[in-house]
Amino acid sequence: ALKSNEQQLTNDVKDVNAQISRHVEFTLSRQPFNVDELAMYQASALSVRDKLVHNWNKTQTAHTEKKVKRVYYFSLEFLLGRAYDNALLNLDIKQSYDESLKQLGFSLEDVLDVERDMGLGNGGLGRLAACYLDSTSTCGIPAWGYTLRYSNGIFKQVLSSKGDQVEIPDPWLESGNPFEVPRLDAAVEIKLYGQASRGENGKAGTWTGGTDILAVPYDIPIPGFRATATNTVRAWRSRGKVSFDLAAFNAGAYDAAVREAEEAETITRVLYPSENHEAGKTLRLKQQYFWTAASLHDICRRFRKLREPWSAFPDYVAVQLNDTHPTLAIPELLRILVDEEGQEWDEAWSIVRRTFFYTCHTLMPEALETWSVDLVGWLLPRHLQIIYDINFHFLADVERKFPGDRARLARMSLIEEGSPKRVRMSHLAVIGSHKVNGVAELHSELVQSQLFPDFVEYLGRDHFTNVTNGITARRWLYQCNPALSTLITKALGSEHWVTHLDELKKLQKFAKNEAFKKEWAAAKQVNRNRLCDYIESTTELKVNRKALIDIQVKRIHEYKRQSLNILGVIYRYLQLKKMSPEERKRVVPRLSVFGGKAAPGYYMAKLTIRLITAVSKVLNADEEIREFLNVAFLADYSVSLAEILIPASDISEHISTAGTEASGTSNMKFLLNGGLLLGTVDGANVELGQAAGEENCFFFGVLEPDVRELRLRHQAGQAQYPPQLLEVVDALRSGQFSAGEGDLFEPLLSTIFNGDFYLLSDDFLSYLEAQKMVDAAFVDTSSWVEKCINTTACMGRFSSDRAVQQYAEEIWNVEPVDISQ
Ligand code: DL6
Repeated sequence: ALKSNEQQLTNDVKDVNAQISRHVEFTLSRQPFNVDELAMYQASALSVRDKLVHNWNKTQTAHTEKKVKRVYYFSLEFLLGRAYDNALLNLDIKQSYDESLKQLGFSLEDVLDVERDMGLGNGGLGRLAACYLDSTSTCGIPAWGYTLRYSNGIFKQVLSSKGDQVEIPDPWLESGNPFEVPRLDAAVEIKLYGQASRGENGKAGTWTGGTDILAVPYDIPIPGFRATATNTVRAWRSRGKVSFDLAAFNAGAYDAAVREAEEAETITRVLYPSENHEAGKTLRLKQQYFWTAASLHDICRRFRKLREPWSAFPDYVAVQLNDTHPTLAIPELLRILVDEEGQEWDEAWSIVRRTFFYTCHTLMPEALETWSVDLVGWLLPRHLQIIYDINFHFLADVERKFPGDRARLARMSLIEEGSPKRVRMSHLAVIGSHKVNGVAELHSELVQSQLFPDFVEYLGRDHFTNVTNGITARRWLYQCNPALSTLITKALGSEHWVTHLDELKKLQKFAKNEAFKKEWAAAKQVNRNRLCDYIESTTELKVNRKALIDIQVKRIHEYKRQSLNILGVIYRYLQLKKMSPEERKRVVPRLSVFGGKAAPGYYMAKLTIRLITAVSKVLNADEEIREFLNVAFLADYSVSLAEILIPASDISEHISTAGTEASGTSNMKFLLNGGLLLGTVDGANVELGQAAGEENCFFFGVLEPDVRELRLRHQAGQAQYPPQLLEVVDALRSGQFSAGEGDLFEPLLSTIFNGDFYLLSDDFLSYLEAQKMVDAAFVDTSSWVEKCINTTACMGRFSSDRAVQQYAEEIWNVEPVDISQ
């Protein structure tokens, strides 16, 4: 009989050596003298995976035996970053591995560095999904993440010699991924195209013909911190059902023989680089259906084993829709229930509405997905019928509640009239879900008042709620900032804070303790040095290690206003140029660091990168200025690079136009690591300011309620442009930052002078004022450090543990499970 191999998993260094050697010899099939760093990474990571698998099996067995309700987190993006170090820390075996690798002739640090990021996401939304899965495991909440296994994740960003972004593919799986387990036996067939027919009176319809594609699951274990509970991210890979057409090959048509398989494989070949603007690409729709259908197939299979009636489905299953991308799951579950399981329409719709929950992550109307009716009907003919049927019942009900209000019907319909007609996915997500939530208090208010006011009237306020985003302190303090973590643990007496982040509050009593402050500042300097080393080894810059480090890292987007930051830098430069050497010595030196990718088709974002790199070149070449002011644009911002940047900031900038950033999560990470916030009154900044105390933050800029009026003023040509901004614009137009090419940045400048939608001119002066206050505060080191300690101390609320517990209690109705029992 097969037995557990638990006894082979001990963490004694001698045993770890043996476990690694076994993988070198038998899994990699290598001779001991032929092991390079990559092979050592693979063998040692596989030995760690063995330990994860052990916990993973225990977790799944416990969930199945206890027949628990699970949450399924549907997210088209999971920006997991690296898994190895995280697993070592969560399993508490880092020391053993450090020692073992030393004995085997390697350095753990170098081996960890071999791992490539799992870059299966664009930014905040995908990283949030990764933090949430980490927290479900740590908090014992039974959860599965469902996503796609893109063979090319988010592109790699390099800079051309001129300083422009160049994108290159990221085939991250080239050397394999030791942290995934293929489940070839659990593959499912997914249909596309074909013909559909409706059933009579809401009875079963049919969907026949078309093409079948194989969805193959690859599972990634997500370990809890010092916990047995290990949840799963299941990532689907597309394969051709008949991978090789032998008849075509025999007939000499090699191309035709492989074409169908190739086409199927294309579905999961690449992650779309989002630009908060939906382009309506066919492949994207295919991805969304392929993924949601495969995931629901899995969930229904698991449910059938329980032998419960379908009416009990929502008692076992909660599906969280991460934005509108997985909304096709709503008609797909209806199709399964009505067409395959013989449920009546009304009962099926009620099951659907008790199963799904929808998180909205945006405020920009152009980011809300719509799909052309023709495209949906061609690819998914039965689903289009179902969507029309949902709409028929829904609009009839709206008409009953608001008789004769045709304009309201047109606004709320699932179908946007026009040429072509389009399906509004957000409307479908709102009415097909039990609850809709925004991701910060301000955002959730605006979701109700700006995006879905008709639906609030129709469904009631209770249908809408808020869950402010959160971050995992495991990765975003414990792992990325050992210097500060060690100090915190020493001060608080244990590592309990890592899973109970509210305990950081106790740091407040050290905020005036001079010895502690010194240690705090020393930890910051360790992180500042690590970043400066990174900058000097990856760019041509020489940096002043005493300078105030000011960081803005996030996707490059007009609403995030990297342009406001860089125009502010130019202003600072122009003032420094006017000063005498004596005056300059009294200035706080500043290192401005930028990072972030621009969507490949987003011209204005790419021009912003060019502007930042151009300013960086001018400053770095200016010998009299560069020690007082320098700019670094760090290419290829990623989770791993964030782990170096975030602990190092003195100030980080979160400066979106009020009412445009849903939440932001890097703001939370920077503050948790003892950096201060320079921000607008937007997204989660508002709650961060309330928690940390406004005296510890630097806020500026117009408030959301005033934005509309200011935009109208710009449209009417009544806006005022401050002279400080005009001075910067003149410098740019003179070609000072573009080797004489005065009109290089004109497209960027002209957005400011034509409508200024993001209100740069309105916020420029208050931004400069806020920066002045930063400088003034930084000079007083003792009170600055006090602010930093008090800020970190107040970050407990922004833990993703709090967020997932709130979802579990208030939205999913899912209970934590103790796996050790
Ligand atoms: O909720 C996670 C993250 C927020 O922190 C950001 O503020 C928000 O911009 C981002 N939203 C998206 C929207 N994508 N789509 N669709 O990425 O979500």
